[in-house]
This record gives sequence, structure tokens and C-alpha cells, in this order.
Amino acid sequence: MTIVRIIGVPMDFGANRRGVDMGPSAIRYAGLSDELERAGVEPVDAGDLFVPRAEERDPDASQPDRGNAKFLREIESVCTRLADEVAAALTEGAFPLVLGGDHSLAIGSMNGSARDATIGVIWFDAHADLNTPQTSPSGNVHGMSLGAVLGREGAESMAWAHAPTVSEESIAYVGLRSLDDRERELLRDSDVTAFTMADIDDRGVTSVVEEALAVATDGTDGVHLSLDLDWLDPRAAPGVGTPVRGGVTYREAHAALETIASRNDREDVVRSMDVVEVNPILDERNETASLAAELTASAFGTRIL
Ligand code: 6HN
Ligand code: MN
Ligand code: MN
Ligand code: MN
Repeated sequence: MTIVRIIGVPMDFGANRRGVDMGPSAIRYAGLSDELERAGVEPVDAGDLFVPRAEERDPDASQPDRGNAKFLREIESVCTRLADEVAAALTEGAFPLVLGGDHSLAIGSMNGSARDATIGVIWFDAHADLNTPQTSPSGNVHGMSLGAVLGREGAESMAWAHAPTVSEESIAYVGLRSLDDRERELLRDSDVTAFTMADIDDRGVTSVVEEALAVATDGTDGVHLSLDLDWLDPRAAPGVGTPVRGGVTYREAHAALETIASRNDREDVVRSMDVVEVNPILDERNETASLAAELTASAFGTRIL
């Protein structure tokens, strides 16, 4: 049976609002382990990574070429340790499941997953997270995860994040609907595949996810899934810091992750996953955290009958 190692990252250094640091507790409290067992995998909780308190840190600690990026040192420290944890889980034959926390942690999980393998990435998100410290309008590092991993121009102050084993051709966005102006240029100049909400409207979520899987598995050893809860419509997932109207519905989200599970049943392709941006302070009765737990289980398999 697949052992799923749960790694909590209670970090909100990269987010625009405080509160996503409570995401790992909220997702566990919503019944993640039971959901995973029902999906036929064995959850083993490794607890939380140590994350310093934001109140004790200076968001603007100086660093050359930092642009307006906030808490860069703290994020580097957390992501470097997370990469080691993810790589260790894989070496021991477990599946690393990272609970966030804000989306900047994906730098750590991708670097860990790519340490001994060439990986593809599927990014379920309203946003592209392709900014760099030089292009970001907000300075929030959760909007820069892929820009940093790809080592895009302007991300020199984040050289530690650049993982050469993730290439643009092996990355697919699913559900994109909110881009900053400079980010749109970065995306157009890249070889990343982007499936927007309009593609989901036209072709249906199942076939879009199948195409995303084709991109992320072509020439790679396995796929990292990154699930940002703001991918969903805010009516289904209200507990997020950067909601954008017009996202996928509850059913579409399940169908998407079940498509991943059924491909994975035939051929083991997914090697690691993160579930990020759940903000319990903004949530309604832990609804978004429950949805995060359910969708994660759906990625491993579901059985109605
Ligand atoms: N996320 N593009 C905006 C920014 O500030 O760079 C929003 C980023 C949202 C990031 O949701 O993970
Ligand atoms: Mn994101
Ligand atoms: Mn997002
Ligand atoms: Mn290229």
C-alpha cells in the first residue's frame, strides 16, 4: 500500500494576508487522514516543519536585488528544509504530501521532488505564480514560486530556488484566470503550457486534465501536483487570501483530481503533491479545509460503489 507522508508547513511569509499558517491544522482537523484511508492509501503524519513567527522577523531585511520581495530569507530557510524532507520521503519510498501554508512552499517541494528525478508539474491555480522579485506588483513570494524555480530573469536574489530539473516544457497550468501584466509577458515568452478557465469551459475539465498529464509526463520521471485552493470558485472555497471569481466548481474539482487518480491507477505517474493557501481565518466553518482534504483524497482514488 502507498504510504503518504504528511508534511505540514505552517508558513504565511509569502502570502498577502495572515492566517494561511493555520492551514495544516485545519486540513488535518477536517479529517484528512480518514479521507486518505478511505482512498486506499496509508497516511503517516510527520508533523509540522518549524517556521519562525512573522512578528519576530523583518519582512524587508536587506538582500541584494531583492526587489520588493518580502521575507525572502525566512522563505529560503523553510523551503530548503522542506526540499530535504520531500527528497527523504521519496528516497524511503513514501509519497510526500505537503500541507500549506502559502504557495511559496512549492519552491521547496518542487526542489525536493526534482532532486533525483526529472519532474513535470501540474499547477491547479487561478494564478500563474510566475512573478519574480523584479516583476511582482505585491512583493508576495507566493506569486513567484514558478518564476523562482525556473530561474526567470529578475529572480537572481532567489538563485537558491532554481531547480534545473524542472523545465518549462513539462509544466502545465490548469484553470488560470488572473495574471499581472508583466506576468502575462513572462508566460507568453515561455514554453509553459497554460490551460485557462476558458479551455475548461470549451473542452471540459476531464479532457483538459488529460492534456495536462500528457504535458507533465512527456519525458519526465514523474509529476508534482500543486493544488492552490483559490483554483476553485470562491463560492466553493471561500477560505483563501486571493479569491478570483469564475473558478472551477466543486464537481469539476473532484472530476479533475479523479482523472489524475484513474491515470495513476494504470501507471504510477504522480510522485508528490502540495495543498496550499487554505486560510482558516477567512473560511466559513472550515469548509475550504474540508474541501482540501476531500480533493487530496480524490487524487489518490475514490469509490462511490
Ligand atoms: N497565490 N499575481 C499576484 C501577486 O501578488 O503576484 C497574486 C498571487 C497569488 C499567489 O495565490 O499563490
Ligand atoms: Mn498559487
Ligand atoms: Mn492562487
Ligand atoms: Mn526551454
